[in-house]
Amino acid sequence: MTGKIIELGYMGLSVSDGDAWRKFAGDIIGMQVIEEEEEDRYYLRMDEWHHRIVVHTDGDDDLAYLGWRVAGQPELEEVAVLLEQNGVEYRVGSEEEAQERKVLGLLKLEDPGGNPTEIFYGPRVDSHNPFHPGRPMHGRFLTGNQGIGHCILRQTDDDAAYKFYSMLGFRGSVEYHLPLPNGMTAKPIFMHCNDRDHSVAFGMGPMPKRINHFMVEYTDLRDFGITHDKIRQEARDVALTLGMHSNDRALTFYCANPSGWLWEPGWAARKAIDAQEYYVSDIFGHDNEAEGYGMDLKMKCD
Ligand code: MBD
Ligand code: FE
Repeated sequence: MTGKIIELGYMGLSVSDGDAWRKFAGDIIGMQVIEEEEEDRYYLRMDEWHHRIVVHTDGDDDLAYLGWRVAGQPELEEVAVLLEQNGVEYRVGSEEEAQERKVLGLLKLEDPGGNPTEIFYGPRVDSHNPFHPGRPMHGRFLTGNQGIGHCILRQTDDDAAYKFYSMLGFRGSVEYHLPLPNGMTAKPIFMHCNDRDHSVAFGMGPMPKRINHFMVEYTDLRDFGITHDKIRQEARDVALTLGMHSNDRALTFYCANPSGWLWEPGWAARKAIDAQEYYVSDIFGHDNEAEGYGMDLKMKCD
């Protein structure tokens, strides 16, 4: 039985340089930027949803919140019961809070790492307004029943985080054993709630921000390649070069976004597998380049 959460539906980002983010997310990544005459925020579209990302221009340069979707009101109530049974504090979002997120209903809570977490149902889908990418694209962003992508979050207690996301129905566990410079072994945990190989991961050690990176996937290799060209032309920091992960088999690279954390454009990930495996190396590439983004571990064995 899979859980109640069906996708990573939306994300809120707090940024200090709204214009730099417009250029990054729109011109380089290809998201549609929409403004709604609100001074403190604008929106990024990736498909027919009203938005997938809210950019709050209040200056924290970190993740503001994650929005996990359930199918409907009964499922939201079931999740509320589950949270109560497991002693997790939450509150039911008010009508205004639901309107602010453009959803029909939501719960607000924190994950064990203190990451603001929202569980919602009923997103506003603007099917009357076709998705229009911020730059010409051959294909689309891969969303649908796989959600918007995946993120690596800060946790202080990986076991507690594993229990929390398992309680919500996510599956997964340690998927890599990677040697660290200090002689220890990193054992990051990857968890999925739908066909996307992982929607959330953690266990990369202490992090300065709530989020290390967000992965966004293109359906067409050409769009991935164009993004890579643009990042290289602008000489933006690349923390991990082009390469392929062993778990999701996606072709990806990691570049710095205007808030100083990482964006992982990707292409052609395989679907989540049911039975657990672990790896000691990526397949090729993903060499360390720019340092200081929390990805200085060796992803590939020699
Ligand atoms: C990923 O998406 C990732 O970010 C890491 C570090 C390892 C495997 C897949
Ligand atoms: Fe990733």
